[in-house]
Amino acid sequence: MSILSPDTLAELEKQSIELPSWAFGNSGTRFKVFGTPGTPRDPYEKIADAAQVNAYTALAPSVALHIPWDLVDSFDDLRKHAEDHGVTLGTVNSNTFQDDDYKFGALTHEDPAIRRKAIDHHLACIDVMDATGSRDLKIWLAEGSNYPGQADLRGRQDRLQESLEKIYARLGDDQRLVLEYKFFEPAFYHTDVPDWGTSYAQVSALGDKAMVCLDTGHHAPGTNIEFIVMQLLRLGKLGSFDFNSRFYADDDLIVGAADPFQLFRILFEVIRGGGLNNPDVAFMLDQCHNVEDKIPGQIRSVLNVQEMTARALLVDRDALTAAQKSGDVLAANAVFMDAFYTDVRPALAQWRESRGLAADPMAAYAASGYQQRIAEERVGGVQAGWGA
Ligand code: LRH
Ligand code: MN
Ligand code: MN
Repeated sequence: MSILSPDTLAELEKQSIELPSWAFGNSGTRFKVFGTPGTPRDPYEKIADAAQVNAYTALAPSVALHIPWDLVDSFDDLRKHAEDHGVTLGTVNSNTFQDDDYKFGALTHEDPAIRRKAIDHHLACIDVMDATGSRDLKIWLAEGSNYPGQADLRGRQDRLQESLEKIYARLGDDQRLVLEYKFFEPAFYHTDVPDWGTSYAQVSALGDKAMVCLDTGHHAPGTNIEFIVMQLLRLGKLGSFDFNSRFYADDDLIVGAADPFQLFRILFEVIRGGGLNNPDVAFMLDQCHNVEDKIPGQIRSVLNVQEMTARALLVDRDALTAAQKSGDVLAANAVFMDAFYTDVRPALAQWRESRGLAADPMAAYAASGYQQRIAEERVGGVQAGWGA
C-alpha cells in the first residue's frame, strides 16, 4: 500500500510546472558566465531540451518564452516545433531591462516617447501570444531609482498605471497580464513594483484579466511568503508563480534547494487556498543553472516541487483543524511536521513506474546519452544566454 492515496495521486497526476526557456541557455553572475558544451544556440534547441524534462517527469508540458531573447522569424513555426516535441509554448515574458533607452524607466519614464516604445514592446509581445496560443503576458519591470530625491515616486506610479492600461486594453478575451514584483535590484533605493501590495493595487485597477505574479526569490530575507500566497489566493489575484530558491538575494537557484520547508509551507497554502491544479494559477520555474548541467537542473527542480506538493497533500487537515480549534498548539504543529518529515520519494518512484515513467528520472536522463549527444552535435554558432 502506497502512503499516497488515490486522491493524492490524482492531484499529482494533474500537476504541471512551466519551464523557462532561459534556464537552458548560459547564465552566470556579473563576474563570469561559464559556457557549457551542448548549450542551445536558438529557441528551437531550448525547446528540444525542455521537452527532455517533460519526457522524464511528465511534469513540464509547457515552456515560457522571453522576448526578445526568444525572437524567431515565425512563431507559428516555433509553435509547431514545440508540438512536435510534445510541449506547448506558455507565458510570454516582456523585457524592458536591456535597452539604453530604459536607463531611467520604461513604463514609468518621464518621456512619453520612451513610454510609448515600452508599451509597443508589450503590444508586440501580445502579437507573439496570438501566434503561440499563449495565455499570459508576464511583466517584470527593472524600474526604480538609486538615490532619494532622484525620482518622483508618485508620478511614476501614476504613469505606470496609464501605461499598463494601454497594454491591458490590447489583451484578447482569453489572455491575461501578470505583474511581477521584486523588492530591489537593479534599482536599490526604490523600485516601482516592489511588493505584492503595489502589484495588487496596479492590477486591481486594471480589471479581471490582470493578476499578480509571485517570484519566490523576490522578497526580503525572513518574509513570510506563504502568508502572501494565502492572501493573494483569498483575494483571487494570484496569477502565477516564479519558483526558485535563494540564500541571499535573487539567487535563482533550484527551487527547494535552499529551504525545502519553505517550499512545503508555500504549497500547503496553495492547496489550502484551492490553488493547486487551478487553471487561474500558473506554476513556473524562473531559474538559471550557472555551474550545473541545465536539463538535469530542471528535472531536479520539477521533482522538488512534486515531492513537496506530495508532502503538503499528506497533511491531515481534519486533525490539523481539530488541534487548531482546540488551541492545541503543539498537536497542530506536530500534524504539520509529520507530513513535512514523510519521505515520499519511494512512493513517487513506484507511482512513476506504474505510469510507464522511469522510477528515477535523474538517472534515466543521465543514462540516455542525450547530454553527450548535444555536446557533440551543437558545435559552431553562438550559445544562447542572457541577452543573446
Ligand atoms: C527578474 C526576473 C523576471 C525576469 C527574469 C529573467 O529578476 O525574476 O521574472 O523576467 O528574472
Ligand atoms: Mn521572475
Ligand atoms: Mn528574479
